[in-house]
Amino acid sequence: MYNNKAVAQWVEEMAKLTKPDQIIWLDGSDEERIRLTEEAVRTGEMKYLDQVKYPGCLYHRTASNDVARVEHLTFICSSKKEDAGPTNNWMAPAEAYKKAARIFDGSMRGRTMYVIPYIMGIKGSPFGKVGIELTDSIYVVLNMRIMTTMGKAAMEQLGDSNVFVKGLHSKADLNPERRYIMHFPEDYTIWSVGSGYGGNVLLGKKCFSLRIASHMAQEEGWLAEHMLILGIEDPQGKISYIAAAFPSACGKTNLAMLIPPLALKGYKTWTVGDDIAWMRIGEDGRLWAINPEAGFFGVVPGTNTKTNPNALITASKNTIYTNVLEGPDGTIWWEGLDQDPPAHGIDWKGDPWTPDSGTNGAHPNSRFTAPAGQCPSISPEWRNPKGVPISALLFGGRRAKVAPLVYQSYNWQHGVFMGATMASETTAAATGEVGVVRRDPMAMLPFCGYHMGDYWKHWLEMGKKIPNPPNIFHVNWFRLDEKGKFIWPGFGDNLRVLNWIISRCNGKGEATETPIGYVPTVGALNLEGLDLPAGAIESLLNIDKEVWIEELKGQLTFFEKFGDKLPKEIMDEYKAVLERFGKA
Ligand code: O2Y
Ligand code: MN
Repeated sequence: MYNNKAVAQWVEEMAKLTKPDQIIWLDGSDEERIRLTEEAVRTGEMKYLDQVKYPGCLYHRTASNDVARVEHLTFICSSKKEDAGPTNNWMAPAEAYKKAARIFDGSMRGRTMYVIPYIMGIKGSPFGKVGIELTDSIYVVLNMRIMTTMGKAAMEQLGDSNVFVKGLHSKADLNPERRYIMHFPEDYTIWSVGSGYGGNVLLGKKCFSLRIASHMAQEEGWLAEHMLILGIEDPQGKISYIAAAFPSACGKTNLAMLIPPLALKGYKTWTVGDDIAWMRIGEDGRLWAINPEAGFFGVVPGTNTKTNPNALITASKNTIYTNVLEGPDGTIWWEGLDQDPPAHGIDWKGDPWTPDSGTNGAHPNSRFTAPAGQCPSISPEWRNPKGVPISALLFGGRRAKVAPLVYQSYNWQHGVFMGATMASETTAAATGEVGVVRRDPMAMLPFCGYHMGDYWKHWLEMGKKIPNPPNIFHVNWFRLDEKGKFIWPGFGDNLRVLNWIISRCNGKGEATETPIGYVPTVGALNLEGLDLPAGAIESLLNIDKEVWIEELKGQLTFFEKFGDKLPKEIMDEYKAVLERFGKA
């Protein structure tokens, strides 16, 4: 159907291995979407939701042992082990290809192989990159339609080039013992087998846009980051953009779709992306970012009219729901939506469920896949091929006592150190363990396609090349009081913190120099209309020396993993913090 020779040859080779009954090349048309949806519904792979309540929405349930990314089965298959680093699983490429090929061999017999050409980024943009995913899952096809620019447009973008990311996916027998997510950064290749869920199979997302793209970015001199992108418009109409990295369970999609509190009159917020940012140095010397995705693959539980009304509206039509509770007559429900669950339903495992079952109706990692263009706060710039200029980079985590609400780095190098020491404390909801510190530099630990030490070096090099770099900040919405309650209200009120950040970028905003960076003075944040108890802001901005000395010990233990790949500059910054605490 398409006449790119390199693509045709590779598809033929992969078909020889997987032996599908037929091959369908996708064009991305609406007619194709309707035909494939009808087929998926006919075979039971997907279901229509009530088309009056949820127009264009579908339901899908994955196998109950296949409901999340599988980090222990995810490999970086670089030729040299040291290029994967101590934080990735590594397998030699020849061994990995051989091992996976045994599972792929004949895995599409009796099935169709779908050829999905797709663009991560905007057609015609110098930021954009083409991938092709081969899959035996219509669910994957329909999700990739939402998450990427797919079909004819991607093949037009590729032209007769042979440079594209080669993704091969097969559900095979969905056996977790025969499940692998393998990345071959040097070959721009991804092989995923044995899973039908999310980040394991939508190969444009984590596999391409972070793991393979981070390797490309290191080679080509740009940044592929696990960051949301948000525009903040002030009452004078000036829009400043931030990009922010948070580990999971820190409310990234909520921040990306933030609604300003009533007290902050005249402010507007604009969503550019909720998960991934590709950033390059622009002709004007600033850092410019695009969101390479075309949709949101958002976590569902906890989403409600208070936490994220924009997400609810975004996912009200043309959306695929995965592993939520199926209520009667094509309805759905999830924990944290409201206090009104259906009297009976079918849970994420496919079992009958009632509110008295004592189990979750929706899986905690259940998802919506929704077109980004449907978001009420979507930025008019979100498809701008040039991207948006970034004024501030934010790192964050969930810390009960250590990090203040917000602080600013002294310079780029210190900011890279702040990103490298990012960490989050676990919640019962996420892991069952409470308060365990998980180090997750730049929120990239599971997503960096090469050695984390080289990745920090790349960040440091980038800092030298950006004539007008963004300022770097750390935020923590999750500080607890003595009774274990959140001190900061979060959600829309986070805009108060973002406004201080933007004023700092404009050379304003009051701050005090502290051992960890610039911290706002007590009066620097606009708290108008907020009813914080006495002393709350002081607690939010407090730096407890004892707690920090313990934190620094944890940072050192983490850094020791990286041996001589740890850039000297990071260690210099570490020593400088110790010195500022009087502990050199
Ligand atoms: O569990 C999965 O497969 C999805 S994980 C995910 C999905 C959307 C955005 N971010 C993430 C993540 O783990 O960071
Ligand atoms: Mn993510």
